Amino acid sequence: MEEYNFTEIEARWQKHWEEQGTFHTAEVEGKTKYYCLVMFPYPSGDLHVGHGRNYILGDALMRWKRKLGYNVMFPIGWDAFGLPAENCALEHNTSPRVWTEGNIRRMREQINAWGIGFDWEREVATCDPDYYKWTQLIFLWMYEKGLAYRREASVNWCPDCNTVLANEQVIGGHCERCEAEVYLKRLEQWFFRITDYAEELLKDAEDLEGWPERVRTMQANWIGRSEGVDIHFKLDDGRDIPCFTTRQDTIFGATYAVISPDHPEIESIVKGTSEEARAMDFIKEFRATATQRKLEEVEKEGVFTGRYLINPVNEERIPLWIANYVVGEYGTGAIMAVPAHDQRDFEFAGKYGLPIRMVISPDGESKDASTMDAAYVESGVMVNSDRFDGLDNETGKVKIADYMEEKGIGSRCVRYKLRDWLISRQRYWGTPIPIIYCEKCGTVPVPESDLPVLLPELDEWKPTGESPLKDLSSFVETTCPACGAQARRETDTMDTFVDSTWYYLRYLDPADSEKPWDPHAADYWVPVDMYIGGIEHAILHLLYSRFVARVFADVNYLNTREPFANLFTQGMICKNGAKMSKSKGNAIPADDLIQRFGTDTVRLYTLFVGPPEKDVEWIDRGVEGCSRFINRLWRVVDTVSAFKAGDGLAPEDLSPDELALLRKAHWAIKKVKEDIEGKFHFNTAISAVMELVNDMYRLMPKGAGEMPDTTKAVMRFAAEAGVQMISPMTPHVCEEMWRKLGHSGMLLETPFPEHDEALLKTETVNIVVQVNGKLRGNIGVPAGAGREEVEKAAREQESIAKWLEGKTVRKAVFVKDRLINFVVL
Ligand code: ANZ
Ligand code: ZN
Repeated sequence: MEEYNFTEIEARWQKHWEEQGTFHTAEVEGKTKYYCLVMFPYPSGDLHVGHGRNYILGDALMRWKRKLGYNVMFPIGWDAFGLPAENCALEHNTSPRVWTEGNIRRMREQINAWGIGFDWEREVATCDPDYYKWTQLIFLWMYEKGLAYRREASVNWCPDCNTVLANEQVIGGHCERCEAEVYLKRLEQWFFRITDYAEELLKDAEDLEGWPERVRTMQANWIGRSEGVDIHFKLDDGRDIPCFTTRQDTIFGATYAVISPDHPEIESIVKGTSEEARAMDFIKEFRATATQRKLEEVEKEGVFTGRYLINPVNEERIPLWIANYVVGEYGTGAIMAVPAHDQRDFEFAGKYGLPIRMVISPDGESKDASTMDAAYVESGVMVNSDRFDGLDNETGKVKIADYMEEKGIGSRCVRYKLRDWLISRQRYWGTPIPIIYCEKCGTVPVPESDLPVLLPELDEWKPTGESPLKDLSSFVETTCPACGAQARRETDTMDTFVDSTWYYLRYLDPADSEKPWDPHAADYWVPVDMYIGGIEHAILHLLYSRFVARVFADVNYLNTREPFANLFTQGMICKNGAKMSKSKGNAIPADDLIQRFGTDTVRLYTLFVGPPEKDVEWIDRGVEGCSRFINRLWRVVDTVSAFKAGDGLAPEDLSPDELALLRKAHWAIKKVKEDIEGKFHFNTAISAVMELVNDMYRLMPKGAGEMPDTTKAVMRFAAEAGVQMISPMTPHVCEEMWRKLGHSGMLLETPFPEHDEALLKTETVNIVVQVNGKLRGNIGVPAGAGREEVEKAAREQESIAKWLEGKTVRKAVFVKDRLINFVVL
């Protein structure tokens, strides 16, 4: 018997694939395409088995779809700009480019060792000028369409690290790295106007049937659509201070109003009042310490402005406060506060002794608000609301909105939580923003013919919080493209999320030096048929990509507005209950395992470990189990390869054991197909093949040559089917076994076998059981079951077994599908 030498087999097939260009795909007219995309990785260094899940899933799917006859594209690249490279380079005194390129080389090797069939001819790295040139062009498209603009905005600022932090890097108001207290700083920044697309992005998300429900909901919540009314409150000096509310039905319960300390008119509002000094202190303190923390996390605080708003429905004067719980950038930045029915207002009113007035009652009885220990937020009957008393509050909402519009004291409006996308980073390692500032001409976009604006090679700089490019006069100093005068370049770079909005399009032809991608190629390949990645990208990356695709469509560069037809979010691989990661010290490197067991085993276990959408625990012993299975299959194939294929395999010629195995094989073919298609359940598909192989193993000949030809033929059929079915998961050993079985073509290109539905019909029939001609019972068996099977089933049934106990069965009369009669002594 030939030994299973995985090291040699895997190296040989990987070489073969590379030499044959097996995984290079091109547009083939008339052949159905399948664009299989895995989220491209950040080149952080070493990969562990947890990372493998994403690529192995994608690879198994790619191979599966190829067996079904699709023209599959399966590309890979590198999300290569970003902070970690910059930090590491600072620490180790090298350039981010050197660090990044070294990591890419290592990861490429590791990915190849996993036997992942990426089309390497399509590889891209976002830090290559050939790539970011086009990211810059996309910025220019945005600029021309008025979708890129610059304004002052608050950023999280860490005074110790001297840098801007993303919201995710601020933990409870402190810097994630040095724990210093973070505050807000105002800077001129570039934005993309994603809010122009808020409504479309939200509406279309409903139709994304190929996406997990959970992700669609996360996107919808992030966009956050609210229907309400802007109520035209007036300040006591006569000017308008509109307040946005979704609860106009509670207007008679507004006992005070609140304005954000970030409100543009705040200073003129408090000016000259008795409270001016205290209010200004509060505003300054807020600006110095506020971070973009979640509102729920901060202790609610405020001061009185010394001024009043007039409630337009009843002319009541209510005090206007400034408080930290009103967001400057949402709604109108000012609210009417209804402490009886809003928990935030309730807490604030309690703290500062402001009145509480109930206007929605559970039972229609007006109650004293002092009995409330929390805001009443459910629906109910309107009370203390003048002519609206007695209405249920949902009706009241409509009536009051109508009333306000009639009287001109309010207007219905729709608000979104989604903010414009801040894309400026005061960082070195990113795509330079292609903008020049000229004293005469103002903000001037770099002409397309001057792209790319090259990122200068730097290997030493200090983090000052401002872009390191600021200090580089050779970069900054330039001439104005419009008038030729001395001018300065923008020194901010782009958020790396911009780079990753369009990489799936660059894959179409990464060598194209004329344009970012060919719209005709995009017509063929886009939308992506299956996008595989982690749930951590459920919001930002996917939303930004959906937004940018719409802009591409609007500049006539893409005919699809929705870039990803199907999305699969794989779960995490955990070890000892925690997400596997290098920093937690529970990462299992793939290299050792591959050396000990082979890539196919590691792949098989990665897919077998659990449903791919779930988080699963990696169990080392599981790898050994998978190794035993592959070895068993190898031995079966080794034996079976000497058997001839039988033509026909007519069920009526087969013994029950043979028929059972044939049936099992057809059952497995069907099951594998159903489990993989649409469901990705490679784990249960693998189980089915394991069952089949175990059944074959039981029939393996103990000695040589004593097996009937029919058994051999069924064994061969089952073995070939088994190899076929498992090949997307363990491709190297399967190609090898396919050769051993005498085939010359690539298994990858061999169509997946069809199952025979007729053989799976397990219609049951009722069999009458007699003992010496007397009716003793009934049993149900599969239609067409043979004598042995029926006899066995009958003997196993207790009610019949007792009639046979202690007796000698002389013979059994058997009528197929009808009767069995035991003749006993
Ligand atoms: C009065 C009221 C009474 C409210 C009540 C709620 C309950 P969404 O859009 O769902 O988040 N609000 C409006 N602008 C705000 C801002 N800039 N910062 C903080 N809160 C703001 O909810 C809108 C509600 O959130 C609005 O309706 C407003 O409070 C508050 F029983 O107005 B409501
Ligand atoms: Zn100029």
